[in-house]
Amino acid sequence: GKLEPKANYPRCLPSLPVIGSLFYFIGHTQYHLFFHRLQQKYGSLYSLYMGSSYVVVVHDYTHAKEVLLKKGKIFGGRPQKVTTDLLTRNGKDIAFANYSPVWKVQRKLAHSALSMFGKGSLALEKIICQEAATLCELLSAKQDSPLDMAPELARAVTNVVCTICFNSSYQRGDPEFESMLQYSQGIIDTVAKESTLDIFPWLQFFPNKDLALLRKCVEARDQLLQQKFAKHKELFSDDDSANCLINVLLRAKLNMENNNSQLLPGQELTDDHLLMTVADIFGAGVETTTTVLKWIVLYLLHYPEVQQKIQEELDQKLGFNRFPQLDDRQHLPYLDATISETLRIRPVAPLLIPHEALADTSIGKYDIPKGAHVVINLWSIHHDEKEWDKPGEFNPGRFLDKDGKRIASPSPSYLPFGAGIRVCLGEVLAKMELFLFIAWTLQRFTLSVPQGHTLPEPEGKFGVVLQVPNFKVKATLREAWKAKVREDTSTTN
Ligand code: HEM
Ligand code: PLO
Repeated sequence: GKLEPKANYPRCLPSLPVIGSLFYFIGHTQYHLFFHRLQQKYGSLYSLYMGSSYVVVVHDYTHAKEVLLKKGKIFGGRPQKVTTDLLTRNGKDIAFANYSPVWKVQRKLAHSALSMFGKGSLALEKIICQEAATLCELLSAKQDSPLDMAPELARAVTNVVCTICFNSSYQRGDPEFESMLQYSQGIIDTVAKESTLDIFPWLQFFPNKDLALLRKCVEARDQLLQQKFAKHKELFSDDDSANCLINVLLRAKLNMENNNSQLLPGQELTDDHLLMTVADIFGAGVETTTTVLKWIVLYLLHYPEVQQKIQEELDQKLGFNRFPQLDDRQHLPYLDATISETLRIRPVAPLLIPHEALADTSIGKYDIPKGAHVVINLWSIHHDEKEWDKPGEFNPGRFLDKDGKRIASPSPSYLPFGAGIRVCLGEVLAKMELFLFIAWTLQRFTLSVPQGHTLPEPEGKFGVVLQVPNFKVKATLREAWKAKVREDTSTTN
């Protein structure tokens, strides 16, 4: 949009025609940290130009909540980008799609499919526990030798999401399963990296290695999802209850076609929309949860005393006679606090997903023009020294009161899942998975740095998710667990 000369816009970084403030970014890849530091000079709300796009960056929770909650609908747009357009067939998904009537329908359908498996869903709990058991078996087999847990965590989480999307899961070693993990990684590696493309969209017409890889991975993904849709369509029957996301979507499309839905011509729910909805839930479901699990393991290696405290709590509240289940979560506040603290110190989406102002509006005392991109720096909100005591320190205790009981939220400056009309759809699911996978693992194993290896660096790499470095762990069966197994075998003999 064009700026009005008389309006009171947020302070702007120096900028040149065509490239905008780009020269500022040279040599920077950790955008969340770079923006965080710029606050010293420009304050907690400033603006800049990415090429010709006007971008406002928000660093404090008061303004963030004004954008996400109070004016959520006005700021509910998403800027269109070269890479995400490629990923989503020009914004036919949920996360990267602009605000529209179809988008609302898609969100509602995905939400209803997810809540079918939501809190108190025994079916989902059973699936997650089954995957946790497989994970523990794999750790057992590799015991005491250095192991990269990341692919195993990804496989476990992928199978949970497969059950939600397709009502089926994979055996370890299935080539289709492995190719899924591969193309997902390819997309993660390239989708946010091409930020120069989003500034200079015409660059996409030149040969570009990353963009080529992204295209290839997206094609592989879409082909696989297309097959899944075809199979479900074939088997789809009227009395079939909508027992997975694909069937929920197929049923909804049929109903809308039969009932002449309220959606106007040109705004229908097309096959592309269905496919992209599944692609989104699949991608979000796998990459976020896997990333957080990796962050938790990394922090357990850095803070063995935290790991020990979780295990003491597990031993006291659960013991060894049964496996962890969802009902135990309320009795394990220290584990719950550890998960919350990990989401604070290493937010999965440190800049959320960019929002766009759909009309002329304001943030605080500043005017914001229609079309402005709004970036919420969640990293800054979670590291605000006015709100958090020693924000750089990993301390699950800050989420507990004097008696060790869980505090709902120690500060309003905490938004790991965002808020408002664009709030995350997967919070309940993600929290179930994080809790169960960690509880199962730590009931049985102690994780440590293998001999000859060093502690993994905790900085993280900015991208579409905040990426965890590769590292290996040693998973040692706990003495108490071994004693329990010995006891079991002696009583059964
Ligand atoms: C959006 C966080 C797991 C599905 C988001 C956003 C955040 C977030 C910060 C962006 C909000 C915004 O732009 O204002 C997380 C975290 C997770 C997690 C921290 C794990 C701990 C999941 C899972 C799913 C999911 C498991 C699906 C099964 C989505 C979708 C959106 C979204 C579809 C886009 C919503 C929209 O644009 O309307 N998430 N997420 N997320 N998340 Fe999650
Ligand atoms: C992950 C790679 C997949 O192949 C495609 C995909 C879809 C949805 C994206 C997800 C990726 C990354 C994490 C995102 C999610 C939507 C919401 C979530 C951006 C790119 C977060 C953390 O905001």
